[in-house]
Amino acid sequence: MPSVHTAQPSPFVFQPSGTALVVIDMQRDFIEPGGFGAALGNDVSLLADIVPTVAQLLAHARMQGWHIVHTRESHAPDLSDCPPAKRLRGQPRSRIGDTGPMGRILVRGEPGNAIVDALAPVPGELVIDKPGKGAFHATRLGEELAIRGITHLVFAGVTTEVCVQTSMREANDRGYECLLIEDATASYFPAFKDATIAMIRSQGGIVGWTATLEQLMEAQA
Ligand code: C5J
Repeated sequence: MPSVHTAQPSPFVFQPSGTALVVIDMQRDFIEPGGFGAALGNDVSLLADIVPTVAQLLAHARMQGWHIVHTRESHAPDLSDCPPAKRLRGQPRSRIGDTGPMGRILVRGEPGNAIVDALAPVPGELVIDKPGKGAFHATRLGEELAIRGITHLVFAGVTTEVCVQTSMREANDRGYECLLIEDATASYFPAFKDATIAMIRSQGGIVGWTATLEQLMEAQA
């Protein structure tokens, strides 16, 4: 079986047929000016910087025949799946459901909710709309992975310490072996990204493993 032998904190061994790449929330609302990320006062260019690396990772996963999952943080147009606590938290310039330059913020079907063009899903790839930070909460992801016999998940996307880490922890608790690709994830706060990577691989891999894209690709060579 392939092994990412330089992964931290130890080699990550996986069976390609039981592996899925999970790309978290690479959507315009977080990555482009005028979306939810910018409304919260963040510098979205930090997230845009990883798009080419995520594109390379996606191409690699497609070539290897892995299953591919894309997630979008999104809500129903009537916001029935958005708890008031989530909508009212903080002091953003625009709240979830408000109209911005890319349509209604974090609402399903709006232009801003789409995955950025460079990483667009292709037919046959699973797209999961999630109302929470975690990809398993209030979604069919667990059932879809079980149907496909998936045991190993490779994570990428944004933001490292929010939706990526929450999803990886949910997956870890459900028994999946999880690997985070360090240069295919980003945060508006670089120190939070670094801390998340350190947390994941601490204590012998308490949440899973981490490796760079290059280290992953070496494993396949
Ligand atoms: C956030 C996410 N940061 N996708 N969402 O609100 O991490």
